[in-house]
Amino acid sequence: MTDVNVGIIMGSQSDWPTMQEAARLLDALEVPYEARIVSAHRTPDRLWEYGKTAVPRGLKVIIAGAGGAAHLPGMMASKTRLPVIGVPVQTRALSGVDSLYSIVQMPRGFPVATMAIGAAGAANAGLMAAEILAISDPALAERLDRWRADLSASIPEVPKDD
Ligand code: RP5
Repeated sequence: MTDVNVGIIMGSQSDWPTMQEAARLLDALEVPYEARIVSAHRTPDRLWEYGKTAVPRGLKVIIAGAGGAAHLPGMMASKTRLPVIGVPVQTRALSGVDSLYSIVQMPRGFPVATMAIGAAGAANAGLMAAEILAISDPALAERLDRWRADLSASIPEVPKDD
């Protein structure tokens, strides 16, 4: 068993700049995580092993980001009963709509909580993971409430001229 409750997985090194947004949020909320490259197509055995050992290793939530034919989140959801949060990585050819469609249309029985395309989606995936863990972690719930209040307070009420 490990103290790490969140696994951030991604299909490629090239996904990390996007997925780092999830990591940054978890850092800010003091939620321990691990980050791994696990490709549905290039390392299918690694995917299977990760999914099979996720529960016994003590993970509670998996954030999975991929682009293009983005099968990683769905395949991970088929391999573990842990909640899987999917992040469609923005692609050059189709702007990430391909990633979004690959992740969001799961068949009944195997849900993936699909976020928005790109960096905002990855950041929200980090927040969503923290929200799930905060259900049973009052100290984290407090940090999350503070984070949300700080964000609200940082938004000016009156727009500035250019
Ligand atoms: C997907 O293919 C990855 O998730 C990545 O978004 C995309 C491109 O991968 P690279 O060719 O940059 O390694 O599997």
